[in-house]
Amino acid sequence: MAAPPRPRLLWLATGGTLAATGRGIAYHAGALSPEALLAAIPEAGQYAELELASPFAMDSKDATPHHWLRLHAAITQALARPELAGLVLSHGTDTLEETATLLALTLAPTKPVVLTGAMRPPSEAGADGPRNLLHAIRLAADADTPPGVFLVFGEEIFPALGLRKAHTLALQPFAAEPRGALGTTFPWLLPPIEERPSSLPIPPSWPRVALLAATALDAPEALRQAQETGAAAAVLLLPGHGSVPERWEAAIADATASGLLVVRASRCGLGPVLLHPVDERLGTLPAGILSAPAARVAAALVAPFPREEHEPLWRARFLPYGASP
Ligand code: DAS
Repeated sequence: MAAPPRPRLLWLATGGTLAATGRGIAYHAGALSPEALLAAIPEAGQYAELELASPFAMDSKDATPHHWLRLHAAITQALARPELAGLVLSHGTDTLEETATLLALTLAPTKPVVLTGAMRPPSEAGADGPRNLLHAIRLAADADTPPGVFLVFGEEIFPALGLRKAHTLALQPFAAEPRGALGTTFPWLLPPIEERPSSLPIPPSWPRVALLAATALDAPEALRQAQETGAAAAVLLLPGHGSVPERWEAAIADATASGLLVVRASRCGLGPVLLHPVDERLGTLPAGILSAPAARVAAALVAPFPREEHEPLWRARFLPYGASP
């Protein structure tokens, strides 16, 4: 009897440690071809028939909006192809949360789009890339996986929104707000998830979003300077739970009154930034589930909209915590 047809997937390979040559921490990201990587996981053929494409191969630390746009276009085209059941996107871990945020907010996918990567080059003992890639292929091919943007990494399945790389070296460097991983790959477990597709337009020109630290050594004038040099939004990297130093308050209130979108994010690696009375007073938006880099992507996407439109959207998507404390 002929074997049943396997779902067809497109794997967009963009490099990262998953495709690195070399050993230790001084490896060369993105040097191996997807064909060579696939040869290391023959089991992948059980789950899917794979089509390979590599729009670029790089270390994701070098990513710019130009790369995001190329990926967005490639994925949009692939989603329109009825013969494809889903997509896998391999990506360096360093800036994966920005790409994941962009895709989650702009694609409204009709199929699973599964990101993955690695923390160890393939030539290292205990390399995690082959396993992560195999799990991403399986998740994208699984008929029970809902449409949406996901990350599979270190035997866990994460949502794209709320994702952050929270460790520089650990084999599981990712965490997600508000509730951590959605599921696991051992055992294979993905409980039903509520999908909230979002199809924000990609701005015709990428607005400038400043990322400003507010440590003891930083001065609030940075906010005015950002505005004077054309920023449409600013993400503040604040202490603790996005706590605003008193000496910054007047500058923030002036900036928001003159139309700058100002987001309170935290310099802590983990944890949410919730709505706080200071937001009412200063006109800021809390980062909610978003890390500072992810909040910067979100701010760039919503900044072109008037505040009465972007504020409800921001609250609905990034503050899934119910009433403010
Ligand atoms: N520098 C990294 C990158 O490409 C390595 C990684 O993939 O983790 O993001």
